[in-house]
Amino acid sequence: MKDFKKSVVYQIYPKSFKDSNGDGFGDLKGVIEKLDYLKELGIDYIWLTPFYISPQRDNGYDIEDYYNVDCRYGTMEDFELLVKESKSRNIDIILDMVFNHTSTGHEWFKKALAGEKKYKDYYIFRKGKKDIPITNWKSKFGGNAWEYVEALDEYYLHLFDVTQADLNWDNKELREEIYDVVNFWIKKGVKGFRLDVINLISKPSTFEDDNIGDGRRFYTDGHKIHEYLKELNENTFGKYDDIITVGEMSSTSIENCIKYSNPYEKELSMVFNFHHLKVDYKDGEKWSLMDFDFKKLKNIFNNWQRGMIDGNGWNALFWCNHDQPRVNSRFGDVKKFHKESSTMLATAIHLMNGTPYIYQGEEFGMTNPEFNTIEEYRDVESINYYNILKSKGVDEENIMNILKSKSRDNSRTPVQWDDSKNAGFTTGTPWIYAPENYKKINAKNSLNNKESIFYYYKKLISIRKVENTIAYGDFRMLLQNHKQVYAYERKLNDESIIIVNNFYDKECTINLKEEIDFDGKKVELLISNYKCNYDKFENIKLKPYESFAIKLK
Ligand code: TEU
Repeated sequence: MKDFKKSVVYQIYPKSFKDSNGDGFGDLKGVIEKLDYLKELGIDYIWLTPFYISPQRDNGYDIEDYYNVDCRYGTMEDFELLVKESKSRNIDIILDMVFNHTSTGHEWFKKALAGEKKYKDYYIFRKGKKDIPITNWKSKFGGNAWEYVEALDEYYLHLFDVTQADLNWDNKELREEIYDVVNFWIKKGVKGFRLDVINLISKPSTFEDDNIGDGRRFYTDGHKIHEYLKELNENTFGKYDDIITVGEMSSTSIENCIKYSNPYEKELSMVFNFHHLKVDYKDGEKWSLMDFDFKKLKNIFNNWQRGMIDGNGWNALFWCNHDQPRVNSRFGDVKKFHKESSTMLATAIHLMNGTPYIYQGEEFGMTNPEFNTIEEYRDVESINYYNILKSKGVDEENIMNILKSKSRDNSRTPVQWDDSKNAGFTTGTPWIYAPENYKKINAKNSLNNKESIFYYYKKLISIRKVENTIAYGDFRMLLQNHKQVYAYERKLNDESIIIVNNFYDKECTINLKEEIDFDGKKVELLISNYKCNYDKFENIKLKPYESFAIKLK
């Protein structure tokens, strides 16, 4: 059986991964084509984002039918083949389950709109007056979170897009429908679930205006969330000891995350939180521009590492996913130090306590595309915010700069397989364009060069498998006040591993001797992104984005 503490998960956004039939849209057969590539990388699990039947308003996070494969992605036979072919390479499949909401095209919602009482109670409908929404809560994609339905003279709640109606978890029948969905996919042989915004499912019993925020404090980590997760666990994946789960936790707290992921609570295996990815939000606002706050980043990592270890919880470690801009474009320098900054960021995240996640293309350094016109964007959130910023009078150039740095489409461009047309993603017209840099930055080039980012990731993955200290060791932040360096020690019994990362394009000096006792210890270099001896521990000069890990015994 796999140990998730020693495992690495690879995230696939199938729409942008590999198109096998030339329709411009990635598909499951495309994923099968690339399994040998993933085996070479050494990952243990693939997390597949939603491929169920969906109008694709939010690229599959708006589900119309949980039990079938959308024809754009392929067929159920393709899915079954994918499970089988992955298994034969010792890779397991994690499915993405969206249970906070369904598409308004789901038959439950259609029946609700037709006035069927049973299905109306699957969602959150409230009587209200036209033009006076039930509360002032904001949808995460912009605008008010309540939508008025003329025919019923009622509103329904949608925390995301207007076509994503929130489900009512207080309804037992609805919860049972959800257990059926999970059990259906377990029978297909999947070995894990990623639960979309799962900490938002428990809504308050009465709805009131939020006079100090956007409403999230009323439904985030809601009052029945732990009860619902325990029940879900007991009725589905909790019956198997080889299924892992990861909850996507929006605006959450360490205290709740410990509960979600402490094995004694019988809820989930691990959690994603996003606090470390808000360090470049000016006053907490995503749609603004700001350099990242390094001090804050260090503090967040330190607090979460310590908090989760002390509380016996378990973190998912990640920089990138399909909602986040590429991390090398964000916290690195892809123009001057593409390889150095991409590998430094990889080291910094992978060797902490938790299970690392790699997002497609990250393993060979894909970057943000730098789209110049709104026509190149596809994401519903980006387009909504483009309009919102326009209506606030922000000028076009400014808006485009904000989107270039913040849009979710930054990570959704086609995987750059080689230097052929459309980056080898499709023989047709891609649904979203690849940036020009695919001619240089692509998987083929990376595979052909043993010194590439790809092989660096491969090595990081193998270190976690070999070094118990990385998988199970304690965490201590080093050089706490250093303005450029994020360094930490992992420790297990008498062994310690020191990880050092220069987050800037300038050289700097560090002194490890002040914090680590090197006397009489054997030093072994595990990985580094510059050629260096690392044989002295005082006044170490670090080059731009230099990063290394050494083992002391
Ligand atoms: O995302 C949840 C979520 O709130 C964000 O990551 C969101 O995209 C960001 O905060 C906006 O600034 C999940 C999925 O990962 C995302 O793709 C879906 O759109 C969303 O849920 C709704 O299902």
